[in-house]
Amino acid sequence: MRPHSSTQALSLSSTIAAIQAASLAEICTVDYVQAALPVEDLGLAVTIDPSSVSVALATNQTVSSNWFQTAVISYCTATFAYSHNGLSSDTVHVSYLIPSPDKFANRYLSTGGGGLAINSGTQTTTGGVAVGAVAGITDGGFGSFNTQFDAVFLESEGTVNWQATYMFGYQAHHELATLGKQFARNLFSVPEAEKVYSYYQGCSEGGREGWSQAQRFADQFDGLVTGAPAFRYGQLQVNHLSGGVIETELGYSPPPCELEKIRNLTIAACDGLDGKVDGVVARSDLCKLQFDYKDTIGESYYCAAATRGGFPGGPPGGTTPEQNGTVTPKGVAVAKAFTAGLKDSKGRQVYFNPQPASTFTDAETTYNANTSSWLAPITSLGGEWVVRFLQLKNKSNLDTLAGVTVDQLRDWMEFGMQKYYDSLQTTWPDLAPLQAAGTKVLHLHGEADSSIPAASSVRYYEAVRQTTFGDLSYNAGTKALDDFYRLFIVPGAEHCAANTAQPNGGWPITTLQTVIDWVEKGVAPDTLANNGKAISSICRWPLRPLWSGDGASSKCVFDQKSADSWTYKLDAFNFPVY
Ligand SMILES: *[C@@H]1O[C@H](CO)[C@@H](O)[C@H](O)[C@H]1NC(C)=O
Ligand SMILES: *[C@@H]1O[C@H](CO)[C@@H](O)[C@H](O)[C@H]1NC(C)=O
Ligand SMILES: *[C@@H]1O[C@H](CO)[C@@H](O)[C@H](O)[C@H]1NC(C)=O
Ligand SMILES: *[C@@H]1O[C@H](CO)[C@@H](O)[C@H](O)[C@H]1NC(C)=O
Ligand SMILES: *[C@@H]1O[C@H](CO)[C@@H](O)[C@H](O)[C@H]1NC(C)=O
Ligand SMILES: [Ca+2]
Repeated sequence: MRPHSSTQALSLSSTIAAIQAASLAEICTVDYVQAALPVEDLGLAVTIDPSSVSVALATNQTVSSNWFQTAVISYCTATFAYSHNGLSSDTVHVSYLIPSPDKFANRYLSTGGGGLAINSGTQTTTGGVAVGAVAGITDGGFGSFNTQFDAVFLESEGTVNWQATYMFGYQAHHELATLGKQFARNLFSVPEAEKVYSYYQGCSEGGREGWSQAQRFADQFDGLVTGAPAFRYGQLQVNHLSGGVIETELGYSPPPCELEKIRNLTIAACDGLDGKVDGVVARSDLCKLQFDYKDTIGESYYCAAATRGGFPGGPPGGTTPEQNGTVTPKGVAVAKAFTAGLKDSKGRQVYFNPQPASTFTDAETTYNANTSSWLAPITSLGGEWVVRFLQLKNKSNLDTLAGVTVDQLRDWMEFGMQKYYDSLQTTWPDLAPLQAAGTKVLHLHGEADSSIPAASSVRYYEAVRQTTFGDLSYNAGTKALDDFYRLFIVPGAEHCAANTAQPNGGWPITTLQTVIDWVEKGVAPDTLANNGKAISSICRWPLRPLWSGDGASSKCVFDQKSADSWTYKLDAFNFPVY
């Protein structure tokens, strides 16, 4: 640990002086943690309850995930509660993993959640411990670390719990990080003059939570890893209903095997467009420009009967019968309309969907064994957003898509965007303050993400470039962004993970270390490392990968037509959608 110097005047010098631990076991006591609580004036209107402190020691745990390399770590979990001054019944729990004193590297890490959860338990905090960080999660004040936002969103039907909404939107993470940074300092008696680096890591909803801080609190973190952010919330959540509405309007609900076959044939047809046949479509943009789904008509498909697990917010699990048939013109029409993205009754673009060669997750039908028929899906991420968060009913999904047109989806998007513009939308496009603060952002997105379209991240990046550097040329604006904000599209990858349909694509798992090196050593990543796989380069936008003629190496190139294919003019809206 860092030697405590009596010349360093800390506001809590009398208690801090008592904190002189040599081992993790000595830190991992209620007394020690109570003495290190971040009770300084940090500009938060909160009161910490010292009696709420609990601790737990974990030794020699082997941990692994998509977000860091497998490691054996020891840590103390310290949990405590605080309340917001002036609110009568309000308790927020935060939990921080603390590395052992000999491993602490003057780092703090906040981590985020997924879906409607504001945290992911220890899935990413353990990766923080592995790099010598105190690493935290919050329960948002929702009751427990396992309670999701939707469980507390309504005070009663018709009445929004705005406190919970703002906590989920950004406030809980502001408090988690503000308290966590000071807590780390106190735990290890780091003098004021010495830097404690602060980081953020999260994907999906966790990616949105990271941006919720970067857009509002420029110096909250020194570096952030934001994966596949669930931002542009008003549009994104409604858009999860696009598959079901498109199928309803076209009057055809394809068996899942038919869409899976179209996906497989698309992968096969587009694989080589990146210069190498390796099972990975590293240029879904060229696929979009060159491949026509109609080439799949008449191809036969077969899927054995199966019982599948559900996808959170996606199609429910269940048993599907054996499916045997050929790709139909109607199936191709569904695939085409889905990939083109929603268009309203006047033909105007409402939103966009995953890249070609992605799995058609949001279009995946469910089986009704009573009628032996396939039903258009009502994904719960989309359906719950509409009934609970827009219509304020205590329900978890829409009952039916009857009468739900694309124009209706458009109107729901506008309503939700406006209602939650300052809490959940999370696309504030001016990052000049972030640049001035010297913060670095490593933003990544799987090219074949079937839940949140990769084009969503491209849209935000371009909105930031045009807003923050609107007076600069395209090249100069991109170069200016490059100093502090880099977006990487991961070829073949799914939602925050590798893709079983394009397994050679992999997933870059060392992003936290990469952003640490950027912040602490000034080593900015040109490409991302990918777990040792010989795969297409993971290029930073707007560059795209291309294999050399002999297939020996992959480089990053710029191609205007490809770049243009990623951006959409959302002309169904009369206002900017960043
Ligand atoms: C943890 O691993 C270290 C190094 O292998 C070992 O010395 C120590 O005894 C282990 N601790 C426990 C509690 O197993
Ligand atoms: C909503 O319904 C759930 C489940 O029936 C119930 O536990 C909860 O108290 C209800 N919430 C409100 C605000 O009515
Ligand atoms: C699609 O390809 C996967 C291998 O990636 C295979 O397991 C699956 O059976 C194929 N699906 C169809 C419908 O052919
Ligand atoms: C699919 O159906 C066709 C026509 O009924 C049949 O000839 C074929 O054997 C079936 N294939 C499988 C794998 O069941
Ligand atoms: C099928 O029928 C059973 C028995 O009538 C019913 O409980 C179930 O809800 C029905 N399932 C569907 C998907 O309609
Ligand atoms: Ca390829």
